[in-house]
Amino acid sequence: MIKIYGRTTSFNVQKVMWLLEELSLEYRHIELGGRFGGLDTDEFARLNPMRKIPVLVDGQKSVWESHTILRFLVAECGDTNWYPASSYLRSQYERWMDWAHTLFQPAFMATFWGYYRKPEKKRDMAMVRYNLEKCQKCLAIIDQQLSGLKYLAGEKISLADITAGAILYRLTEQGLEISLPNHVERWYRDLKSRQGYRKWIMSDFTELKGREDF
Ligand SMILES: N[C@@H](CCC(=O)N[C@@H](CS)C(=O)NCC(=O)O)C(=O)O
Repeated sequence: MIKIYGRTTSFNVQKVMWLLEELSLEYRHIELGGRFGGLDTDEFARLNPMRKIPVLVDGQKSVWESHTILRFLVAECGDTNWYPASSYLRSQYERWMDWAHTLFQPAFMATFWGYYRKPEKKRDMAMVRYNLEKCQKCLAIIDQQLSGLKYLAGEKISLADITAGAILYRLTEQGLEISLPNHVERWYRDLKSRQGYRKWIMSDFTELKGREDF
């Protein structure tokens, strides 16, 4: 059985957990990192030399980097809705995954680490607002894409929606003012109706408030 290592308050772990739920795969979950520790052992370094979570272990194979794990899972599962045979069709969701990882997620993380995870007196609110504005621009790009489509890469949910959609919950719930454009609002409502999103993404993250140590 697949094993997935990583604390469930980790945003990168949550994306993997959500996909596991969507694919109805059986897995064993092991809490690791954060208050659970365990990243500094030799045993864990053999699974991931970067000593980061999430890590997926499938028999003798270990897979790290959240988006690589997502790609691995859909390629392995044999469901052509999630992993079409055409490399061009795959590129249509892959580009949004890369965009989310390199643009939207870093902008969101800068607000989350700059605001939610910082003790109030250490916050640089000008920097938080600057990054919030970047998030707002990312939402406008997503909105434009969703004006003609149900999901980011087509009429069916894909890894594009997992990687970009996972950001919306904390972005809107961390206590900062952010407005969702109409198509994004509709898409977010749809994501929130999915069991995997509710279970893993919409989960309590208050243990991270004002906490910078992991
Ligand atoms: N780019 C990596 C980032 C991995 C990462 O930074 N993971 C964080 C949690 S989100 C971590 O391991 N932090 C240490 C800890 O939780 O103790 C990925 O997407 O998997």
